[in-house]
Amino acid sequence: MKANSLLQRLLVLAAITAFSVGGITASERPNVLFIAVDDLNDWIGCLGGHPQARTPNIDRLAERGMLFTNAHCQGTMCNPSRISLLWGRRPSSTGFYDNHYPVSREPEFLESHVSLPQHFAANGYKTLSAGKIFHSGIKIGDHVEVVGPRLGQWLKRFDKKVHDKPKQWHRTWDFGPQDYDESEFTDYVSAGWVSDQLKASYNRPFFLSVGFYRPHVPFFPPRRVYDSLTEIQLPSTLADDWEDIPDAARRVTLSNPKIPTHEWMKEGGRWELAVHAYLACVAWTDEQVGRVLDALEQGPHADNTIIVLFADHGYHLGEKQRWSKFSLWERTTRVPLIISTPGGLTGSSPRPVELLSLYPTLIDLCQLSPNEKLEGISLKPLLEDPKAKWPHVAISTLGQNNHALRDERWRYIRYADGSEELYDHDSDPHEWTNLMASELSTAAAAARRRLSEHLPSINLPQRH
Ligand SMILES: [Ca+2]
Ligand SMILES: [Ca+2]
Repeated sequence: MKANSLLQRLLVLAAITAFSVGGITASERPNVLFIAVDDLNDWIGCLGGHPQARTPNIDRLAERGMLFTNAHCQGTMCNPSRISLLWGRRPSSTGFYDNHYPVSREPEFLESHVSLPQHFAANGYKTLSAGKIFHSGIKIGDHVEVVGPRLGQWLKRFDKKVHDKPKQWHRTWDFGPQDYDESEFTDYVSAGWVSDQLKASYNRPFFLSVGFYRPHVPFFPPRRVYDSLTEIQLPSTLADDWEDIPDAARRVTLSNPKIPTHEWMKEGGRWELAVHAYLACVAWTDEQVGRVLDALEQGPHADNTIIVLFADHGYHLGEKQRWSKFSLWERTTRVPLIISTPGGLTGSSPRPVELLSLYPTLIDLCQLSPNEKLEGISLKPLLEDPKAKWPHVAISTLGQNNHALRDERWRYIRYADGSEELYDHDSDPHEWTNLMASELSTAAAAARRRLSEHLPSINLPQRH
């Protein structure tokens, strides 16, 4: 038999491996509930990023699973981060570095690489998805069998505009409470659909993914949630923070003219309003996560479902005098990551880990056939021992040959022009002091040397 299509080839492979990997068959494998939250930084209770973060549901998931406290994205904005984690390759290995170039423009890439849900389908899973999992441009039906509510239909009828802003800024840049019915919010609809799927029975295991859109801009929470937070605290900043960073850092960080300047955000109380609205969006999304977790716990799949929750990248709300993502600093790269396995260990791991690991970890946990193209490392050893020896670092990339490398203590950044930053998180959690601007201590010099050995050897140009 000659199998021509990618999917056919995978199905043949799946049929062979189903009986060769520990004797496990498709029907015995665990289900997966895969939850993505868009633009969520560490402002959740269990990561302690903001004292007013209100996320009881994400926190209860962390209590029943493994919380990775030092997890990082590979692409430093939506599109490259999601391509990286959904196809298991670094931005530097694919050439997908920014939001302007969708993966759908590369049919050859799509034909020769298997997305995470496609891989589950090829291993006998029913695949379902709601909300924003893939970034724009993709035909979702090529990747999942059952397509639920999606983002596009809500983006068109934008909520009520609150602020006037310079014309060149992105249309989504706005923030403030909204008064329309909560049941019409996109994430409410997604959570309801997902909850219904979790109550149903299936004749095979499922891979159910849901992508919550908030706290992505516009920060438009329901007024009820917004009004429940008061006396908002702003994040800490340092006035002359940028004096010790290289020009390359300024260029890379300011390369997106569609996001507001910190100067504009500081005028007229906008900073406080935006932080208030972001915190409310986080609390609102947490309520939707809670509805989904309740549905799982009360349904037929409570005891045999792996739950993964992550954000595609972090977010600046004034920290380091800037806003949004698009940087190689901690505020952009660090993400919440929780993996809960049936009967698995609970706790937290301080090891530096990557979203790139999600794909190989799920292959490992569900005993799927391998995918030789993946570049990430399975996190299973850390799910079994969160303090296990871990020689790996987390790498984040912003444009060709600009990388940040993170271990448990240090962040080292190398730009394409050779300029560098180095931060010691033991003494400088806000990354205010670039150690490269003065003479390095012995420990700092050793960290720089050690981390630079992990710089990716492949650095493909940006696709266009
Ligand atoms: Ca995002
Ligand atoms: Ca500084």
